[in-house]
Amino acid sequence: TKTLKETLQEVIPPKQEQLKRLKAEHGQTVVGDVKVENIIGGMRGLKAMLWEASVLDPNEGIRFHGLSIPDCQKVLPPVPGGKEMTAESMLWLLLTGKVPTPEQSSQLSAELAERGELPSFVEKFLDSLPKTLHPMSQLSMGVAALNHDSVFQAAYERGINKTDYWTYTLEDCINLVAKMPTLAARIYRNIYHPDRSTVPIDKDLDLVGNYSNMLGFGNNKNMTEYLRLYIALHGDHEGGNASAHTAHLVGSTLADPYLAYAAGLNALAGPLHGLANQEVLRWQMAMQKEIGDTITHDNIREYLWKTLKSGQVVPGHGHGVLRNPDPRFIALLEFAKSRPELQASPTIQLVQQTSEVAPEVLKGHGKTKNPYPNVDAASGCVLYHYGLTEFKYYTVIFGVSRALGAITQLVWARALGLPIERPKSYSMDALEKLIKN
Ligand code: AMX
Repeated sequence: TKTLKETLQEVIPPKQEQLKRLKAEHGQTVVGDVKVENIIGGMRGLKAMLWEASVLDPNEGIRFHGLSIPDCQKVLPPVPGGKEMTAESMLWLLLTGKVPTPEQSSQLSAELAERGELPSFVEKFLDSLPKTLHPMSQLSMGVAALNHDSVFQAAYERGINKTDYWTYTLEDCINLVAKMPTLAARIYRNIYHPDRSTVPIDKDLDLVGNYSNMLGFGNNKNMTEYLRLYIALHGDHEGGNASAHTAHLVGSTLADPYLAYAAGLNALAGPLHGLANQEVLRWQMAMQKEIGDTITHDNIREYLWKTLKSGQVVPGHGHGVLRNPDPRFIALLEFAKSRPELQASPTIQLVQQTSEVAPEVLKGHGKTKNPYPNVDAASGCVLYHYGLTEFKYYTVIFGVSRALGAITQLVWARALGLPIERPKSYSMDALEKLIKN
């Protein structure tokens, strides 16, 4: 069986040819226009980026190399005895466009387990941070510090041929994906369970099996399976979202994958983006406190209006691109529906009921272009039920996952020789001049 690198060596040349062809034959072809509203509206809708791993359709949601979420659930291998796709199989798909065999997926697990340990200076650095520092800040600082051992940076300093950039980027990428759970679990332990000893990497487990183990949930098979699904699903959401785009932009300067992804994580830490999954649960808890035990559609509706009238957003609803319920939300809710203990959970029932009422309220409010739930509406409640109740930590799990897409695309950016990003900006006066001309 072929390794990940061998598979890439096979798939990269035809893609390089495709790019050459596109440039030569269609370099001047117009595929859209730029309106003033795009320039002042956060570039919404502008077709302006190349991203191979996934494409987001506003109505049907994400496809990873053409595969929808239900397709991935069918074809991507789980761990032996498990049901949910693994992070490794999603990583393989995102990086190569191919579905790995169970053997390839478990070989990758072994390789990641081999590379998962943190340098001791990073451990000491993390241990010295105050518990009050947000876990996302700690994660991004830890990832940036790992650039100490970047093989891309070291090779660049030595002097390497451009055509070899991707191989060094791949090394960094695999090392970083391997270390994300160790880093993230140490932050969890330091902040919330300093009395516990750290759990070593088990070389026989997959990436998420180890992560779950290190977080203290190794004995809860359902939680570990949920984390596998969660991490595979959050892996990529095309290139324009704030975290992926930031990593891509920083990576385009040839900053190494550690620096690029640390920047991406800082974008993920914003409440309109990844931090929404922390916000959803905080908001749900406040609602539950106010409503009390008898939860009805009517009192949820009333609370939703109260949130909107106070000028706040309803977290977990709306999207920059999607115009239908997020299939990631549906997949996570399906998981909750398939387990009797989750069905009985009041937190999960509240999330489900809110997602039934919120679209109609948001439509009545009349502002958001997408009144439906996004992935963050559901992701936290299952974690909460299984005992991961520290919701300030939730975006860290998202960050462990998003590495699968954001970092692996750096390999493609280097393989395709994509240039440094440099869009053109205008002042309002310059824009008005442009309009007059
Ligand atoms: N609640 C209340 N108002 C909302 C809303 C929501 N959930 N979603 C959008 N709106 C408002 C916007 O704030 C905007 O108001 P304005 O005209 O006064 O500025 C108006 O509706 C139009 O916005 P839009 O074009 O529909 O959305 P957008 O592309 O500008 O923003 C998003 C997208 C996700 C930031 C927005 O829907 C939002 O704030 N949602 C709540 C936070 C959230 O769940 N974020 C997670 C998204 C998924 C992810 O990245 N993980």
